[in-house]
Amino acid sequence: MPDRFVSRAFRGRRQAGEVSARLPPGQYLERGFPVLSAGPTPHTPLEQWDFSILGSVEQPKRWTWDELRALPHEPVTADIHCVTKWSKLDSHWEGVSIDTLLAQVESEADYVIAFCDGGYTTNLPREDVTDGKAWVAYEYEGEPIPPEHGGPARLLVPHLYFWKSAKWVRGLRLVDQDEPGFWESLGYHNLGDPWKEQRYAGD
Ligand SMILES: Nc1nc2c(c(=O)[nH]1)N[C@H]1C(S)=C(S)[C@@H](COP(=O)(O)O)O[C@H]1N2
Ligand SMILES: [Mo]
Repeated sequence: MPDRFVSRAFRGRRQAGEVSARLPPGQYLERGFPVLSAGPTPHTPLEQWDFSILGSVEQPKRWTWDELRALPHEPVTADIHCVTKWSKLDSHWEGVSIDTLLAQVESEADYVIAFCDGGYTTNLPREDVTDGKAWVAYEYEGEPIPPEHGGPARLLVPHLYFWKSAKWVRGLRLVDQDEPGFWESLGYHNLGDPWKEQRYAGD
C-alpha cells in the first residue's frame, strides 16, 4: 500500500481517538448547530437592551449595549455539550468574561441566577462562572450570534451542559441561597457537569 494511504488511515484513526477523548460520556459528535429553545425567540432592540448585575450586591450595576461592547473582551474556543447528547468541538465565540463584570460590583453571594428575555433562568455557583470559566458572548464564528442561538448576547459556560448557557441573557442576580432555574426545577441536575454525566437530579 502506498505510504500516503497508510499515513492517511493512521491520521484518521488518530483524529477519531482525539475526538472521542473530547466527548464526555454518552455524547456524540455534532457538526451542525441545533437550536434548542423552550419558547419563542425574543427580539429586543439593542437600544433597549441592557445587562444588569443585581440582587445581593452593595450597588446594582447596569451596562447598555454600547457600554458592554466597550468592556475588555476576548476570544473563546470551546467544546459545548448539550444534555440531549450532542457535542460540538472547537466552537468560537467572542465576549466579556464574567470576571470583568463581577469586578465592578461588591458582593459576597455564592450563587448567581442568569435571567433572560423570555423568562428563562438558570442557576450557577459563583465559582463556576469565575476564574475564566464563563462569558457574556455576543459573537459566534466571527459574526453576531444569530437570534435563535441567543443573540444579541448569551451566557457561555462551556464546562457545564449547554442549558446553563442562557440565551438572550439580560443579567445575573446574585443570591446567597441557591435556587433552581427553569430546567433545574423541572428535574435537570442542579450543576450539570457533562464529564460526571450530571443530566438529571440524582445523577
Ligand atoms: N433563554 C434560553 N436559554 C437557553 C435555552 C432556552 O430555552 N432559553 N435552552 C438551553 C438549552 S437546553 C440548550 S441545549 C442551549 C441550546 O443553545 P442553542 O439553541 O444555541 O444550541 O441553550 C440553553 N439556553
Ligand atoms: Mo439542552
